[in-house]
Amino acid sequence: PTQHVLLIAPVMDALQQQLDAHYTVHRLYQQPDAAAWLAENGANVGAVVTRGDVGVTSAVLENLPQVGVIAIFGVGTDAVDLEYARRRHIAVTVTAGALTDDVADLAFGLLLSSARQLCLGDRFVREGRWLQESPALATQVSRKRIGIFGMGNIGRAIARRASGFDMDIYYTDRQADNTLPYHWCDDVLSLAQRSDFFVVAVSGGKESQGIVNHEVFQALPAHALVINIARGSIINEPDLIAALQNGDIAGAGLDVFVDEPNVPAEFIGMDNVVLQPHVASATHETRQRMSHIVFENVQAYFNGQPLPHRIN
Ligand code: 8YV
Repeated sequence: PTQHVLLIAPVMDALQQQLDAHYTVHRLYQQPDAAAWLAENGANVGAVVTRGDVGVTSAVLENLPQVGVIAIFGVGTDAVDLEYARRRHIAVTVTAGALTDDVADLAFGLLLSSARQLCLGDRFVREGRWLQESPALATQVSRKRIGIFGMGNIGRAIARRASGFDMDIYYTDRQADNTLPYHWCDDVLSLAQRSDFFVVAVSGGKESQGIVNHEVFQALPAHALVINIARGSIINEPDLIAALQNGDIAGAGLDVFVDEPNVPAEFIGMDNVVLQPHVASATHETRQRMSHIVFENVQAYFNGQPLPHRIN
């Protein structure tokens, strides 16, 4: 295969430099007319590198007749047409395992920040209000009930952290895993009924799109907090905004949104929502690990070796 790499979206500088040092790298996101560039140059591309939150469409892949691998800088595959890639025998690789701990850590960071109102407390001190007022009481986390929607690697890592807080752990997913020491719930509604904290950790994609909706928010107790470190598409955002405005739930901690980086103005105006800019995997250590894995897969492809992190 030719040694041309197509970069769909910016990734860490170190990874870009490493790719530039070994291959001819084309940056689609820098092309004023991506469609024209693809039509003229797509035939040279052997490997595509993209991000989990950006993906690559079949419309792009159709212009890449000899592409053999899509290396995702992330674990989310919802923005890649996997069925099309399968039909074209295009390998898809992810950075599995590299970001599990960071994403689970941020889930707990959002849970604690929401429950214990850390952002409000920080602002309270900085604004000098402590000089005149007493801080408000918040919500206890330890020994409460956590409902984890999606018990994959990240969901399990979140559950392990919940154990450290002596929490009652409930979960739902496609199927129960009887080896887990946690309470199984048959579906997302029964999980919501048993959750003081409801954490969205399921994969994004058609199957989970908008599944956390008005019905789920009605099933949650009014004191519940909703945490999302998965994909914005899994939550029906207008329903979440209404649930927060109506007091159907007490608050939310969100790292992902439907139309990133555009965050609904309603969230921006709410004191009971903690907002983060899709940074769950964004630590020096994890991004270096992710970069190494992506390069390893691209290099294996061009060297005709088995791809260490192939998922299809
Ligand atoms: C992104 C993520 O890849 O793993 C995923 O799918 O959502 C993130 O880690 C991140 O946006 C990388 O830039």
